Amino acid sequence: MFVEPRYILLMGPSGTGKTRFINILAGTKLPEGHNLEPCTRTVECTTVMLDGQPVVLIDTPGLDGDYNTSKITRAISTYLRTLYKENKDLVGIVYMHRISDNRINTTTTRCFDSFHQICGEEAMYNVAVVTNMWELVEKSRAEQRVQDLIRTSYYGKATEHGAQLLHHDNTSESAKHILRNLLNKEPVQLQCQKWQPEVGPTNPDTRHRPRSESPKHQSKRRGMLRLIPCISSKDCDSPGDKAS
Ligand SMILES: Nc1nc2c(ncn2[C@@H]2O[C@H](COP(=O)(O)OP(=O)(O)OP(=O)(O)O)[C@@H](O)[C@H]2O)c(=O)[nH]1
Ligand SMILES: [Mg+2]
Repeated sequence: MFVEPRYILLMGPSGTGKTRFINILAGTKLPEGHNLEPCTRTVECTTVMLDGQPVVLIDTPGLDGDYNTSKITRAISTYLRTLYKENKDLVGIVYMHRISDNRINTTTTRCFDSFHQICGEEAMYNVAVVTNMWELVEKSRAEQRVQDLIRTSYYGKATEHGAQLLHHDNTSESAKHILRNLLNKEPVQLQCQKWQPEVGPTNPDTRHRPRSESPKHQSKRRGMLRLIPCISSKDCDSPGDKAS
């Protein structure tokens, strides 16, 4: 029986471990950034199977990457609009945050602003703010930082609007736990996927519509656009799946 894939989007500043999260989950060897340079330069998809459910993980360039931030935001938004036009079910957004960061600086807040601009407030229920790199900080200090994060207007507002704050310990079990928390959500339409006159296509048949009017629920226009690259595929359910 064919099961529709569900899509999970990963975003965050460069070097926060978005690609690592996918590699751990999928057993892939996508390039991770081990030096000071941003690593992921384009939006890339990896498909995994989890509990019999195909899941497409969308990796994105860091929101503070080395070229124009608004260019990165636009590239991600364009990709997401294509996804919506293809009637793909985006059910979750993972926003990575290093708990080892000892400051919320302008880069952190700008990235969060870009993330918020892409998603919109209404999508926060489908968001998991994932803290990682716990092993790099003393536990009590890291726990205090979580409390401090919730008090910031950024993360605090996100959690007020339904975002979860989850802990990732760099293992496949914790990555799967995070995914399971998002996979049971209803598909969401992000702010950037909503119809916008200045960027909307001219053909009314392909205009962005609210989910309730989506052609998916009428004629299931499958296969019209096949622009989604899937660079790798891995069965998370297979025995012997281990974090590398
Ligand atoms: N110790 C530790 N290292 C991590 C963890 N997650 C990621 N890393 C490392 O952090 C570095 C950056 O990880 P990436 O996955 O490349 O980060 P990214 O967010 O994809 O970065 P860009 O592609 O530049 O946006 C790599 O060396 C990872 O191996 C973690 O939980 N703990
Ligand atoms: Mg990356």
